[in-house]
Amino acid sequence: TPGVEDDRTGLGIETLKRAFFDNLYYVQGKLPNRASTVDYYMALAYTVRDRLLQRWLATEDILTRPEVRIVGYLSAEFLMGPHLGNNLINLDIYAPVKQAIEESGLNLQELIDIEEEPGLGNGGLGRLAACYLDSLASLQIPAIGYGIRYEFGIFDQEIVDGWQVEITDKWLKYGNPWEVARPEEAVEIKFGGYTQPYTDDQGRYRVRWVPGSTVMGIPYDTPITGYNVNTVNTLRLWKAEAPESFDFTAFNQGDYWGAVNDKVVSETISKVLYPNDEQIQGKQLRLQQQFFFVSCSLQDVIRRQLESGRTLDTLHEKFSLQMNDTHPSVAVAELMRLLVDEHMLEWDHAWDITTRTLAYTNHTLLPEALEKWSVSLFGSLLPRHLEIIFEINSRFLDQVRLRYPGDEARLGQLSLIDEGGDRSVRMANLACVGSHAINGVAALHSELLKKTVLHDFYELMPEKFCNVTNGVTPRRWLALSNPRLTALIDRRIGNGWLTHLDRLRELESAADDAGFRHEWRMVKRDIKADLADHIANRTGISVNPDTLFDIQVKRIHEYKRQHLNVLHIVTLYHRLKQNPNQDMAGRTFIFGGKAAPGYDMAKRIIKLITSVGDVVNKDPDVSDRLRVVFLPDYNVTFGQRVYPAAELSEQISLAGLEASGTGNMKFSMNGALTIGTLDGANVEIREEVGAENFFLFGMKTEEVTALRSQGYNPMSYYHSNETLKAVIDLIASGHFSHGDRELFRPLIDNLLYHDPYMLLADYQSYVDCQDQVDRAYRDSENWVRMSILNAARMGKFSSDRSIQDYAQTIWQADAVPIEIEA
Ligand code: 26V
Repeated sequence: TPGVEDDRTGLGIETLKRAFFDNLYYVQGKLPNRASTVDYYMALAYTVRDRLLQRWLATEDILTRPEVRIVGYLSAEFLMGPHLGNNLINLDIYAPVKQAIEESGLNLQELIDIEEEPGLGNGGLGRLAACYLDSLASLQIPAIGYGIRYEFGIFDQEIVDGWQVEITDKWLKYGNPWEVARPEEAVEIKFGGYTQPYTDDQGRYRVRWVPGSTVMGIPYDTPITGYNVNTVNTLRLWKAEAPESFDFTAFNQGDYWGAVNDKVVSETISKVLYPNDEQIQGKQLRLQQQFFFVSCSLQDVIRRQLESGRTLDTLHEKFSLQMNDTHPSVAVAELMRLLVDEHMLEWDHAWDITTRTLAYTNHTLLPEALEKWSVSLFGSLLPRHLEIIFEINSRFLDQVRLRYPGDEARLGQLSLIDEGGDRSVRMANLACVGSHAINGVAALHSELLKKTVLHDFYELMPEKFCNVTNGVTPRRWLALSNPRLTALIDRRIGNGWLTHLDRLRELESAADDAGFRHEWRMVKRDIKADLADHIANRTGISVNPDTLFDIQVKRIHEYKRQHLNVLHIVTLYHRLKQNPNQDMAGRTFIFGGKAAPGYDMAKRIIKLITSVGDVVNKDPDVSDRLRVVFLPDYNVTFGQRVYPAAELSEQISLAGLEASGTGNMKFSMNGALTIGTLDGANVEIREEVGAENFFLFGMKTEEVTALRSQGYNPMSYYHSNETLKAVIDLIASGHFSHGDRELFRPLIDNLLYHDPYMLLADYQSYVDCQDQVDRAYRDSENWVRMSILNAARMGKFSSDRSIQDYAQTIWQADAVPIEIEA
């Protein structure tokens, strides 16, 4: 009927209100007088989901066309963050929905804030995957994210007596309105057993895998909206289930508990995300998780290939599969098994298809983070895959021998098998050999990969190597999280910049406009006041929004050097105690981040931060100028509050160790200035914003290497630097631990006797640089100028640019606009 809007798709205010209460009644089963905030949130989520379904189905439909190329992003982690607000932005329905909710007597922000975020990732790597899905959809590139539907995501963090305590993350407790189960597309996954050679009817030698057990992979699909386009891609996460609810033979034989136990064991596979930054090598369940989601996803890809009317010979023409780190690298062996054993292709042909389909992104140079699986564990779980890996290796090493006759040392480095001690499978080597492209995540990182961990692979096949510098989505990290700054930018340069972030350059001239600077400053000031309220509510600590907000949020790790930040805080404290009239801008130091549950040193760093905070915040001599806050449970939701409020972004890792960093980009986009080392993407950020708008300190990568090889002696810095000595002695004396000299001894001894991340070598340079920051902040007009220039020059770090790089250099994927009937 003309003039009457459909309740499932209409965007008029009255229609939205009707649809909202309709969903409250028919989906949540509640009348308004009995509805909780969660009920209202669910009703709104369904109202929004209804409004994207047509586009979602239209996008799914074009995937079946044989000529449409699809990117599959294989990742053990997707750190999506809350969906509701993001979908309102991407569907461009924020304003009408806000009005409809307000006219219903409710508060939109409160409903957005109640969403349990799906924390299915640890940190940078998982959040990068989420930003990339947003950009793929926004660029209208057909794509599927493949991963695991963990029942428990990254743990929630509480701080008790200054220490981290881990709480299980029950993100599904109220149900998940954003996912749709597709049990009809379930697949079977096999484990264990043994292999058997046989001769097929053409007389060819073949191998059959006789598995020991089976689990089912059930896909759960989440729509991924693009910004202001019809494309709605899919995030397909696999849940593990038992093939049948009861094993009837066991049941009949009376082994009821055994039968139920089998079910429990199967479902364990997708139960919980491993918190990384901790040794997970040798954990059988972790390898099961990796194989589980890889095999589910590859079977799904093959089904789609065949259903589109193609044969497997052209799999690489329809699909490009990106491996996010080595976690999915067993895909090399599994794709070979599917093609050779199940679909009867010749080895060489299958190998050609496999290597042309797969590509590999490396995310770390830390040697302890490179995945290895013992040959015996691997063989007991995946006997056929181990044989395939041996076969790949033997053919590969034959080629290496031809290139480098007699070079046994090189052969040992390149081998997929580490023969030293307990033999193990090197997953990075498998990924390199099985991919047509290998990339690092920032320019420096990609260079270091070629020089260090993957040096021999680079010499052998330089054409495979490339760089794709990371990026973040400005939709979530600016439009959604910082609506006030977004509105200010819109007023100045119009819209369109959210999808063409280079256009932020048009703000450069505004940096010289005193009126604009004033508005910029007022926006920042308001957001800082909001964060101050939040801090007071969550921690009871009052902070002054007129002090410099100096923020470090990221996973807690020694290489990221949160404790170097603490050494600076204690330095300022020590100075103020010596000279209470010291002239300095007031500072609020804000920390957030989780430590891996088994990483004692990281947990002690949290305790150090909270302990220094307890003393400093209560000391009337200093507390008007110094505050130290540790905000518990740093996650995507909290990130959205914190980046917009920051003035100084701490990116202080030891040079050469942070592959890229992505928080650094979120801060700078929101107008924070960076204090940082020449590490990861900091190098490129500094190039973009200009050296004069960046606070650089510390050794460069080459200096780190040189110092290490000449023999690093941290104690010499301690003895030759009076302030450093005083600061370390103050911590060691128990000043921040009620006289307890043991509490921080492991940290202090580590610094004095080993200092693997060279804090003491960089200490003086860091403190000097912080003093420069202090002077710069007190020239407030110029600070605001630099802040505007930082934001204006961040165009390169939109994940749209990263995805365009991947699409052109690795995937050869194009935009496919989706048509829908009005
Ligand atoms: C894993 C482990 C496991 C064993 C113990 C130490 C350790 C340390 C780090 C890691 C993380 C490996 C992969 C990772 O998350 N890399 C991060 O990827 C981000 C996205 O590319 C990038 O911005 C970060 O710099 C990088 O650390």
